[in-house]
Amino acid sequence: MNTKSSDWMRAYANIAFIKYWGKKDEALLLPQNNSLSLTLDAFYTDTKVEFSKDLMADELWINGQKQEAHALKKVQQILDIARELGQVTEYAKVSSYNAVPTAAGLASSASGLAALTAAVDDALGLHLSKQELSCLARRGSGSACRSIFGGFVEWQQGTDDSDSYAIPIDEANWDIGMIFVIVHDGKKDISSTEGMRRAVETSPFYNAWKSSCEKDLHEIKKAIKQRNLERVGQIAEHSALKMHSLNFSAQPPFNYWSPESIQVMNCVKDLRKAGYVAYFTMDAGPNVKIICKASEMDIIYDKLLSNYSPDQLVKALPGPGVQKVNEDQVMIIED
Ligand code: 2P0
Repeated sequence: MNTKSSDWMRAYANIAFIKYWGKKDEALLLPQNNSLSLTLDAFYTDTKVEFSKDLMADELWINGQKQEAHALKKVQQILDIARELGQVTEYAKVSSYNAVPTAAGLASSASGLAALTAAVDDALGLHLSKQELSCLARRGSGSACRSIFGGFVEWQQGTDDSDSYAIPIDEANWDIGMIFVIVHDGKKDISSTEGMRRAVETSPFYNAWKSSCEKDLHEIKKAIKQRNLERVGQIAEHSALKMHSLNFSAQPPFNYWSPESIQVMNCVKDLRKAGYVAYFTMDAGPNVKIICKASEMDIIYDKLLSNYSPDQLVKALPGPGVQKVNEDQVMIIED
């Protein structure tokens, strides 16, 4: 047989509460600090892969559109390792659909590369453990190693290729939710990879950041165990602000904030004053995510509607780890 095909694999995006912001090994994607995230149900990628002797090059199709060769870099990092593990030489066709609300600008390399990792494992019959899947996903994009698992997940930085992987911490099946506030959907000027590099190399606060991550991680794990969302939110908000301070203090300085991001942060402070549990976090872009109670998500959403339109707001609950889905569950979205 000329073709080795996988089933459809689905992985969900994750948002970090303790941020990953810097690598100690750029080739192996080993991070400078442990990070901790929540996998969410609102955004996911479905991916299928076919290795075939009939292909003349690797191909990546996203939402029905064939991607340019330069967009394949992260995908090929995973395909090349998988080919070596499976002792095959065939090129691969990767087909992916991103379930991301229109114009959200939140297409995540984490869900995409975690789904791809599970798909190549299936196509080549590698039978990797979850831990090995997490290591392989990491080689595509650091944060992808966390999307192998559902709920709260810790990425343990490790010291080499085989011991830098994520582990599940808590199923998050308690009163926690997140609202995404989409203020901008454009492509960022500075990639995460470049932003991290500049922060590590030039921010005078980088060492302080690393030691504060260790404390934050310890504290947030304690708060998760106690199901103390207020404390979880405080630590997450502070971690995000510290990460962004590295960028403000880098040379040359840069940031991912827009005036609209600050407006959302002010809304979050108003929500707190009104007695709601609400904390913000931000990643390498201007959109803001609000950590809140699942039981208060609808009322907070309604309040946000006075400042934002429904297509700027997305509600999310904790999501599961990577899994197989039937073809009829795959949402075929053609760009
Ligand atoms: C995180 N971010 O912990 C941090 C916080 C963005 C801000 O991980 O270079 O796509 O491929 O490892 O994983 C986004 O960066 O970067 C990210 P690479 P990645 O979620």
